[in-house]
Amino acid sequence: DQIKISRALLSVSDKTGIVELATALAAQGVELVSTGGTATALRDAGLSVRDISDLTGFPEMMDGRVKTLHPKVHGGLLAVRGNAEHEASMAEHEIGPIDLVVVNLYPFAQTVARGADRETIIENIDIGGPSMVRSAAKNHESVVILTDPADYPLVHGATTTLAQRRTFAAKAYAATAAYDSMISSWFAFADQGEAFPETLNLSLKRGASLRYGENPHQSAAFYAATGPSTPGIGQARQLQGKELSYNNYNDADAALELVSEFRDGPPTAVIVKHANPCGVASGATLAEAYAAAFACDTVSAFGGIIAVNRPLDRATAEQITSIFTEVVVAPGADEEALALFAAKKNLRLLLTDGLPDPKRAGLMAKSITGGWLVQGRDNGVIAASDLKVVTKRQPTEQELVDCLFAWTVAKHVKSNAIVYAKDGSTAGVGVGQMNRLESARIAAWKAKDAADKAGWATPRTIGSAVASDAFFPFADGLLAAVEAGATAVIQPGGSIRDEEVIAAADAAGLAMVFTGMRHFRH
Ligand code: 93A
Repeated sequence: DQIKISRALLSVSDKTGIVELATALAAQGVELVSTGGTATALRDAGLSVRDISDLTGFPEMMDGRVKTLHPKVHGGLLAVRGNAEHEASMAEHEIGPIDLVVVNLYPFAQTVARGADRETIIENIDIGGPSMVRSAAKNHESVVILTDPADYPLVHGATTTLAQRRTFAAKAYAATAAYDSMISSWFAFADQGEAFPETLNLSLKRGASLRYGENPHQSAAFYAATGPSTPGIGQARQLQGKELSYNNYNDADAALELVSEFRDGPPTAVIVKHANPCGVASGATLAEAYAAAFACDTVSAFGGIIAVNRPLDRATAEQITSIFTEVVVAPGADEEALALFAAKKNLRLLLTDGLPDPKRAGLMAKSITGGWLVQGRDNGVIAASDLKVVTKRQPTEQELVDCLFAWTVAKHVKSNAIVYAKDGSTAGVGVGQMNRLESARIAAWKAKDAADKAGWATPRTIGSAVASDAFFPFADGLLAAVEAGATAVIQPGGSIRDEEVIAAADAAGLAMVFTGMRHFRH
């Protein structure tokens, strides 16, 4: 069952290990055939390679969509060796056998993860690659299929056993199955122009089993999503502390999702309690950002869940460890910070090695009696250019910056959400009330309380921007913000009483902008 390889077809997107393999094969007298980019890489390494177009007699065409989809390729892979009829067909159509296929596929998952546009994602659906993988694996009695660079060294000698070829075939079909399921879930969930599928088969893998759920009488486990992965709580490295609880996962995720909105922004810190932010701030340094976030609500921050958008440093770690903190989530940490955290044995430290893209597509699900509600994740992001000024007064540059900051935080606050912000920091957060007016009042009251505790002369709502996650149905909520000292407002607009609300804003000399987008979060 030992088979000697005479002709190999190499077509790889990830070129890891390919030159070493091709060099070893060439030394054994194997003929190398390759597609465009792979052929170039091999020639650059000084190897002699036959172009796939020479083998098929067709050029690679249609932006590379049709390169290897040809009977001279698939006949060479699928023909049963020793079968008289198959061999007669090969002779008649001048099809030469191909004994080894080395393929890895267009990087679909990576393309989705980097937030590419729809057209680019579609272009990264590999057709020819999986076809060759499946053909070669089907004919594993005589053909070798390599889909994993880790296996290349096993074939450097240009011979294989049947047992090896079977193992490679199993691995190959697992690779194409995983590849197609990623594409199918992208169509179903991420690509929201498409309808949701008739039946939903989620592929989830059990991860940590949790001591209990939201409460001790509830059982719980964590299930990890399979398919395209993105830096997140699900794959974070826990460096220390007790196992994460159900609530830790939930809060850490809320904190990470919020801080990731500032992925490309200045150093930013978020403190979360019960899945809502009690302080969020940006600063010149991470330590400065954390201090400002902490000052928003020093009471709630006790036992908080912290997420930051920069690697943790010594100055930040010193502050964080000076009070009781449940969980810290960061893209990384330096040695000094790690040493400080290590002294706090109970603190759970999670490193995510990056931050998720806030604009990425994805799925959110919630169970209800008798079913599940499934929706695309709230990946709407508002830029200054999307805003419509509706008041007589234009917002100042600083007000605009504060408006967008407040808006970004409000997106991550349970509705009804009212967020006051000033100079890159939350001043007051009103959370989860059943009417908007109460949220506005609570946020203002909390800002006043923070000022009293810190000994500031005035609460930071004076001269702040206020964000409302949905439109003001009446002018009363807006007037509460005026009373608190806000000078600028950001809200979706779209109420039948918009005119009344705009008139109230004009009367108070406010600048108000509409986003045209709502961020309910329940
Ligand atoms: O666009 S394709 O679906 N059409 C094909 O005929 C085809 N043949 C190989 N993609 C195709 N491939 C893929 O091209 C391989 O799976 C591999 O990922 C990639 C290698 O291209 P290059 O050698 O030009 O870098």
